[in-house]
Amino acid sequence: MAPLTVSSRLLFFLSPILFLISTQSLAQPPDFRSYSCFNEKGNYTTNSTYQTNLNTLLSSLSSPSNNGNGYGFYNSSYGENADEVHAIALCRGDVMGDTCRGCLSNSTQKLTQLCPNQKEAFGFYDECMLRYANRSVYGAMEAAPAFWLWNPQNVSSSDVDGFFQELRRLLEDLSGQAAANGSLRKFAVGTATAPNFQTIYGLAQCTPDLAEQACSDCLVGALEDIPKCCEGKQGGRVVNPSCNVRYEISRFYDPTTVPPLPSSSTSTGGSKSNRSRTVIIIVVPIVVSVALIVIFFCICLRVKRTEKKLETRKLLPGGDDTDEIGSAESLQFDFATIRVSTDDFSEANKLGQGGFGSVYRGRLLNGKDIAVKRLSANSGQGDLEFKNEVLLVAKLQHRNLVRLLGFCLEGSERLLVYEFVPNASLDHIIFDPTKRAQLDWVRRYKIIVGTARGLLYLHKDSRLRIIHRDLKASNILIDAEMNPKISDFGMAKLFVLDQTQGNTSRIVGT
Ligand SMILES: *[C@@H]1O[C@H](CO)[C@@H](O)[C@H](O)[C@H]1NC(C)=O
Ligand SMILES: *[C@@H]1O[C@H](CO)[C@@H](O)[C@H](O)[C@H]1NC(C)=O
Ligand SMILES: *[C@@H]1O[C@H](CO)[C@@H](O)[C@H](O)[C@H]1NC(C)=O
Ligand SMILES: *[C@@H]1O[C@H](CO)[C@@H](O)[C@H](O)[C@H]1NC(C)=O
Ligand SMILES: *[C@@H]1O[C@H](CO)[C@@H](O)[C@H](O)[C@H]1NC(C)=O
Ligand SMILES: *[C@@H]1O[C@H](CO)[C@@H](O)[C@H](O)[C@H]1NC(C)=O
Ligand SMILES: CC(=O)N[C@H]1CO[C@H](CO)[C@@H](O)[C@@H]1O
Repeated sequence: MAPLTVSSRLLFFLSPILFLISTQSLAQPPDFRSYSCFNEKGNYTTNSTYQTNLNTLLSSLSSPSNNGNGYGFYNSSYGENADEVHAIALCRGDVMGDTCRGCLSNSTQKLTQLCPNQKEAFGFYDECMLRYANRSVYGAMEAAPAFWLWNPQNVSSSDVDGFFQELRRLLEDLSGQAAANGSLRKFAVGTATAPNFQTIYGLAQCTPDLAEQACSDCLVGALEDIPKCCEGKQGGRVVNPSCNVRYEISRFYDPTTVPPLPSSSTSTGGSKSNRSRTVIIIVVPIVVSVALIVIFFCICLRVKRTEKKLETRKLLPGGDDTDEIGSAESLQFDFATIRVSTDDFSEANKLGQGGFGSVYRGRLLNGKDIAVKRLSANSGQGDLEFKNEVLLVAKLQHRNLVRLLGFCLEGSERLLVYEFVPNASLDHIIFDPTKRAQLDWVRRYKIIVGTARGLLYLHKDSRLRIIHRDLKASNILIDAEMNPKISDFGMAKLFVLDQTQGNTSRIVGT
């Protein structure tokens, strides 16, 4: 079973080097999806103490008596000083018991075979992944190397944008759930319905040793890769040592999570790729391995074609601005849909009245709760500012920011559709004598830190540099877990990267 064909191209992007390498040229075992040997991290000699320790550790990892944390996560170390070996193994959250152990056992064999004498290695199957090293890897978020895999079939719908819009929402939801879920599992699966009524199945998982924030950061990074790896494809995933996300249009996991699941491997991603090809992109930071030389000759044949493709890609959007407006257009909601979801903007669904108009609660057909800001015609916010808010907010994803799901423009109606945040805004809590009592110092501290994190993200960590300019208690929404989320970037001023001073021409603020 080697359904994978050769297709090698070399792409040079900003700094990382992307290899598109056929799985055949790597001579992988049939079901080992991919691996990395970290040549530069050092070698051990045959029959050394390190090797003995490694073998002992790996056989204990997959031994029937080892149950890990009970949720398919294994963490152990063996040996002393320079010969200490550390390993982490993780099964997909729905894979348990013997299937999980079998997968780990296969991984331990394959990885030592494929990376002979390498001190550090990482590899994964559909159902599990394994990682070992001579340094402690427990609790460290490591998002590199990242592996991109996709189903070569295109989305079979005229509304590809709609498909990916739904997909993005689904994977963001799942990432939030996976990061927040207790300490043991860090796993979430779910479905969404694409505009052509196709079901999209999604998955997000972190190694459970990660703290919530680290897991969230890792998944946000992986999500950002999805449009790059899997544009237009009906299945894809991004896998790195600390987390992974995946989507398919056929079910690839067992939703009941009941062990064991003998049939899961047949339905796993293979249904389409068995027939055809799976191509794997490996992002290698600055690894120039021996393989490069071998591959390079094959690449030469194809480089020309690749360059042409890159050029057309660059030319297509016509320039940064049109590209951004294009992506805003893809967030557009149908006015009728929103009107139905808010029960024709009924008084009962009204959440409040802000400077720019009223906010309503709504529920989409798929059961998702939303908050709709209906801008009053005389709000003073022009078309430009409206688009500005859409473009800015849609690009920003952080757990301490209210997420903009989309917008709606119809006639004089202008609506912004946000995720629904259950506990209303901070001023409702602070200035209400009874609710204020809920705000003990632990919660206050959490709100302060969360707000600061959101601001830090806006100021420094996001791709854009944003100054809120109207931050006040009524702009800080509180979710069910009392996490703060900053809202209302209408006043935000966009800074070009590396620009530290902006000429803010209007005086605004609180
Ligand atoms: C791991 O091995 C490499 C190469 O032998 C060595 O440079 C590094 O210090 C080792 N790391 C630890 C934590 O022992
Ligand atoms: C480890 O061995 C591999 C080949 O087995 C070699 O390519 C690599 O350079 C070696 N790494 C170090 C740090 O010696
Ligand atoms: C490693 O040990 C085995 C068995 O003890 C022996 O057969 C083999 O020759 C040794 N290999 C090296 C490289 O020392
Ligand atoms: C995981 O391994 C590390 C390193 O050995 C150890 O410090 C930590 O306590 C372990 N954690 C769990 C949950 O087993
Ligand atoms: C482990 O590998 C064997 C053959 O090498 C295969 O039959 C078996 O299905 C694999 N198990 C898992 C869980 O991948
Ligand atoms: C998918 O779409 C791209 C461009 O739209 C096209 O080049 C490619 O051949 C399509 N692939 C399949 C398998 O249909
Ligand atoms: C996939 C999974 O286990 N998700 C759970 C995360 O935790 C929330 C609440 O604790 C559950 O509702 C989800 O089912």
